Amino acid sequence: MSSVAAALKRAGHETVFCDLLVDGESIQGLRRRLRREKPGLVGISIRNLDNVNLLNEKRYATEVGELVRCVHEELGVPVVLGGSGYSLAPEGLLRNAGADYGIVGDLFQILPALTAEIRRVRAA
Ligand code: B12
Repeated sequence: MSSVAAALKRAGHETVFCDLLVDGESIQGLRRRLRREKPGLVGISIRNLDNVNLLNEKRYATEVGELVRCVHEELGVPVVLGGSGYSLAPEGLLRNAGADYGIVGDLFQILPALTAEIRRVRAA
């Protein structure tokens, strides 16, 4: 998340973090942050697809979809998925989560161009 924020700052954007581990993995916490900060674009970093435990498997795709829905309901702004987990299975995650965009692999070149394009489309 820090490297994503640094790339955005270099491209002239303001960024705020919402770390769901720190905030107790609460979707209500995210909702409060969205209402307070009103971002124009939300990125979700997905590190793992699952808990890598065959005896008690838990996949995170459903939770990602809940986060995307929460952003769309609250603000209706575009949601971008990324991260090492996302890059392992991008097409299925993008479709199932209902996100607007996804970036596979390294972000440094692509995200500033994407945010500039979204800004241009929203202003038109
Ligand atoms: C380094 C690493 C570790 C290190 C982490 C050290 C640390 N202090 O962070 C160690 C060795 C501890 C580790 C442990 C584990 N790891 Co590991 N790890 C990696 C590895 C090789 C690189 C991750 C990384 O930090 N990359 C550097 C950062 C800068 O890159 P990044 O996070 O991907 O972010 C870039 C992009 O993804 C993008 N991006 C990121 N977020 C976002 C968000 C948006 C919106 C956008 C647009 C872009 C974007 O921008 C960034 C810059 O380009 C990945 C594989 C990989 N190649 O990604 C596996 C990986 C994440 N690990 C994996 C696993 C399974 C584990 C373990 C569970 C292994 C185990 N059985 O114990 C543990 C779990 C640890 C934990 N607490 O979760 C799997 C997850 C697979 C899955 N099924 O979900 C991966 C994907 C490897 C694999 N192919 O299997 N790991």
